[in-house]
Amino acid sequence: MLKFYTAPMAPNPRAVENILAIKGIEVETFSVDLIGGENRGEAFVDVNPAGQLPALVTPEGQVIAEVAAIAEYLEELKADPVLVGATAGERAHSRMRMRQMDYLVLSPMMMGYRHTEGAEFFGPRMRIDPAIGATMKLIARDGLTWLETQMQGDDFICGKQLTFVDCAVYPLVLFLSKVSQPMDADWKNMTAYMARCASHEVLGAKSL
Ligand SMILES: N[C@@H](CCC(=O)N[C@@H](CS)C(=O)NCC(=O)O)C(=O)O
Repeated sequence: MLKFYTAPMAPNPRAVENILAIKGIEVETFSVDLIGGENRGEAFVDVNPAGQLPALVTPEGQVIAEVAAIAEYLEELKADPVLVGATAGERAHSRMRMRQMDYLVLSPMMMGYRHTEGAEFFGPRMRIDPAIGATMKLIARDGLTWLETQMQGDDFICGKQLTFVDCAVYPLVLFLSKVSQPMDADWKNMTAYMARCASHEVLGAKSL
């Protein structure tokens, strides 16, 4: 059976929980104390040398970290329901969007948080530079403003269908908008998108 390392109330692990629930894949779950730093301790770093969650361990013992890589692996294990794409074109589109989300929105938003409001928590875990935080927030804002234009007429980030990109983006943006960078009320498409995800039976099932 797959082993799934996760933490309650953490947005990246939640992305994988969303995918597992939608696909109906059973895993053996291990809860790691992220607040207490267990993920940075020797025992967990032996599992995932990156010291972060989520991590999936295959029955063959291979460790897969990174939400996007885990999503692709799970899609190959169980294609139905499709979350990456049913055709080469759809798969290319969702992978393109995930990559854009990572570097235009999620990474700058996360850095914006970690170098400001989150500095005390992340200080012992990674290099912190207070000057970076404010700039990262501006870059994240630019990314979200761009995403707002891309969402015009669409229900989800890749179009009319929910994909793994939504499973990943929604919990991150929800969490970071609560603790650090509130959504702009003028972003009508994004506001509607967040409400749509909140009312989704899986994505909106648990709070963050
Ligand atoms: N790019 C990684 C991000 C993983 C990540 O940042 N995980 C957070 C939890 S939401 C974490 O482990 N934070 C605690 C830490 O870095 O010590 C992914 O896609 O999995």
